[in-house]
Amino acid sequence: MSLLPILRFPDPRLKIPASPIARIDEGIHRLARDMAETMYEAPGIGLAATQVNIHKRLIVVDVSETRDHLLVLINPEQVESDGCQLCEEGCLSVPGIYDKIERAGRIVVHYLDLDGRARRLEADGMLAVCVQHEMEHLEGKLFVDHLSPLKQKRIRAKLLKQARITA
Ligand code: K2U
Ligand code: ZN
Repeated sequence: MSLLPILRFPDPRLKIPASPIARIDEGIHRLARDMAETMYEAPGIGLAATQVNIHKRLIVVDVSETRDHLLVLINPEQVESDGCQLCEEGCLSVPGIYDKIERAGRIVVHYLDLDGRARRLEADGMLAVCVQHEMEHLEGKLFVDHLSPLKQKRIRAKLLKQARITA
């Protein structure tokens, strides 16, 4: 297994829409393993393939306290949503930035697991927030895109300055 480099805002590759996975082969299994290892090490509660510059519809999520309830969702499609919730979010691609984002309170997602089986996930609370956050990555969208243009301008300036300092 290996740790994968995570793209950082405002890298334009984070805006590339991901393509559906046609065949769940050993390469996809390896990618899921490496993404999970990268997520746990960050540490994070989710990671989308887009963030590691692989533009395929694959996300990994683990919101458990014990860090041992890994979910791998291939070609996820949200089929139901209701309610709303406001939650402070962060992102491994936007380090050091946190803000409150409004999202659906409950969602139902259809996806394929690593064995190619069709699965149905019903989620609420933090799991619903995280899955919506990761699925937006697959559309080339970041949580900061929900913020005001002024906030986005300030975040861009801050992270570009950080990148120059650490370069
Ligand atoms: O996409 C990512 O970078 C993963 C985020 C997932 C996340 C989704 C929704 C709300 C918060 C985070 C990372 O896990 S960011 C690190 C983190 C971990 C726990 C709580 C908040 C932020
Ligand atoms: Zn993110």
